[in-house]
Amino acid sequence: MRNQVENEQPPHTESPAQLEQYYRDMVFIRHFEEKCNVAYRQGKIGGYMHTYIGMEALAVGWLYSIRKGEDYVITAYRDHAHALLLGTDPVAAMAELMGRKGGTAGGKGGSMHLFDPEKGFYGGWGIVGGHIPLGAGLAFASKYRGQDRVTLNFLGDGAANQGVLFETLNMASLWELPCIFIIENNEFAMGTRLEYHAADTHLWKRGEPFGIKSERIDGMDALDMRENAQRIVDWVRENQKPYLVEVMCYRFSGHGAADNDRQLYRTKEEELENMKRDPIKRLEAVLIERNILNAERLEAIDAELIEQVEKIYEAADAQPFPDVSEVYDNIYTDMTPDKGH
Ligand SMILES: Cc1ncc(C[n+]2csc(CCOP(=O)(O)OP(=O)(O)O)c2C)c(N)n1
Ligand SMILES: [Mg+2]
Repeated sequence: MRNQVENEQPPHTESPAQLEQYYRDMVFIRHFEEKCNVAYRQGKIGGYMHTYIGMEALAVGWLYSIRKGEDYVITAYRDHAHALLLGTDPVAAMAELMGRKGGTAGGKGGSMHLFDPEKGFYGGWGIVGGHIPLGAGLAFASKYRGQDRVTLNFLGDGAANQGVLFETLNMASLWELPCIFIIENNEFAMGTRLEYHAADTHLWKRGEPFGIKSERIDGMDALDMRENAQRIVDWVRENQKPYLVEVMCYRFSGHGAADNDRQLYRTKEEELENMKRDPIKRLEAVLIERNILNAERLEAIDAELIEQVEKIYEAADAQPFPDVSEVYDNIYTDMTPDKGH
């Protein structure tokens, strides 16, 4: 199987409670995303929508490795999991997807534009590669202000071909910005497989010409992901320099909710083979092997989280749509002095 990396790992030392929490977070994300897919098909969510199904270990690994609310996180449009694990109110996230008033952007951004600066989350961006320099800007701001912050700058394998990445890597290296460029290599850019879009498929090498410490790691095992992410975040915090990491994973779902024809670009057999690496199933096996949770408890957690997601959906669905009179609000920031800015 491709997109598989075996890194030398130190023994995992997480407590049983911590392991259970990682598991809960991943299962919660999975059910949240599955509910989104259903809601989309029922016409309750519109526009573009992309889920993180199969990539949950990345969210857990990275977002447990930072100081939540202080460090900065920015990503592209596949953004639900990042917001949820940073602590964005899940009802506000779901309401945003459903275009409702209580959404994180007042219901006007939708799935691709979750945004929650109080939690250190700066989006949610739809232009492939467009947010990469913004992430470097966040890192620049924290450095300039003398704040001890690290920026996680997530991007896809497709986005790794955008010219703006190379310009940003140059400046990030030159200015020694505490920014981690995390390439989520899920093997596809929409329906285009990695080797059809990248001249050099070793995406981790893209940091090297700029003197940026770079490596490739596995993203399908939550515990390995967690260890590696913490090591890299700690290094960047201590050295105040950028880092580039290619995280090998696989997109279980279609590109977005409107991609109903995956077999045009990959076979069912390939999907099933990759699904054997399901990060949730892998952590489940660890929990059982270490006698932390038995099959019955795992089932109970699953049912509890399905119900939790259902309640989140119902709470979001009970919200009104924004009023028509608000249509031009929040297009520009109101900088007038009497508004307290
Ligand atoms: C500048 C630009 N070009 C093209 C698109 C259309 N588009 C949307 S997603 C996507 C694929 C990006 O793939 P990748 O970076 O690997 O991210 P993934 O969807 O796998 O998370 C493309 C080409 C776009 N949104 N922006
Ligand atoms: Mg991709």
